[in-house]
Amino acid sequence: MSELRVAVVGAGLMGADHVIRIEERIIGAHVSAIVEPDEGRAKSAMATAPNATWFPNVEAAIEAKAMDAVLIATPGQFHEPVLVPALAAGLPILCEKPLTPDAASSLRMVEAEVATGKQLVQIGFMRRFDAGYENLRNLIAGKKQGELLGLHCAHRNPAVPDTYHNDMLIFDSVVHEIDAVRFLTDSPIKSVQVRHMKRNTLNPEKLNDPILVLLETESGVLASVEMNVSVQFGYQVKTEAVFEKGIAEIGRTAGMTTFFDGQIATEEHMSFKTRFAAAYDTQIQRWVNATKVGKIDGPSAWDGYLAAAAVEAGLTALHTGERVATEYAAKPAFYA
Ligand code: ISE
Repeated sequence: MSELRVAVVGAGLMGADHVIRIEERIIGAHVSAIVEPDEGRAKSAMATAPNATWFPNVEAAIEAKAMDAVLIATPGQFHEPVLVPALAAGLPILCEKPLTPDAASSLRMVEAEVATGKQLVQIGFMRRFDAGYENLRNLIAGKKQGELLGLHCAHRNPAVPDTYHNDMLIFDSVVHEIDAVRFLTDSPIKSVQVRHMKRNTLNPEKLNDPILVLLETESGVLASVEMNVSVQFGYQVKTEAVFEKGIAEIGRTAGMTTFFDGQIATEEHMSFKTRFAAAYDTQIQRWVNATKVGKIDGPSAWDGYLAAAAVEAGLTALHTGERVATEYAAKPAFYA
């Protein structure tokens, strides 16, 4: 196959960014279809993808045989209605995180993939493609600094849209740490606990933020996560790893430092689109390359399910204040 024809489903913030990425930076692929019910959003994305056809829903694009592969970039609650027909059509899929917002629907997606007899779904946990996370994972696995004892993670957004609500703190935001902690430690999340910090009164009433989340892995590592979606000053994702013989830190931004007016200042990112731009590029390029040879090259639907199961424990923890143990279904041999 020469050029992979990709249908991007959802032309919102992330979808529009992926359209530009595929058109401008990814080698061996182009956007052949934009699936988006909102005409305004579709048109502005089409302006950056001149060879794409607009479809209001994925069924119409499948019917027209408009693509070889699908990139799903709608919010998580809209993934299942796209995954089901795309899987039935046997199409390779890169599905933005979360696979779905809850464990039962994620397990349904795993079963739907198993039924096709082929691994078609890769999940967009882009942090796995970030150089810092990759280096830290290698450092932990190599044990040069001794055993990993714990992690301190900070996940800070300057602000979030009006549609953002409390449960999204877990299923839309902390889900990244849930996957990243498992990726770094190579061990599943065993329990989740959530406490509220003092509420930021700049938030709308419905949002009780920031929170402190404690993730415990089966291997005994404790990871503290400050999830803060209204930090105002910038977008910051950092992790500090505590080893037997020292500390490692990733995610400190190396933006320009200025020395003006008696102050030293370093530029910080304002969005995940720039903070993780290189990771997104690597993720999509590797997905395109793998898709062409009938494979995936990154987190699978099973990884998406494991994250969703831990999210479910996290939601119960958020609602009750209890420490909640995760429960996982048995792993299908298909993912061995
Ligand atoms: C958003 O959906 C993302 O995936 C971002 O990476 C995360 O920082 C943000 O909190 C989420 O809402």
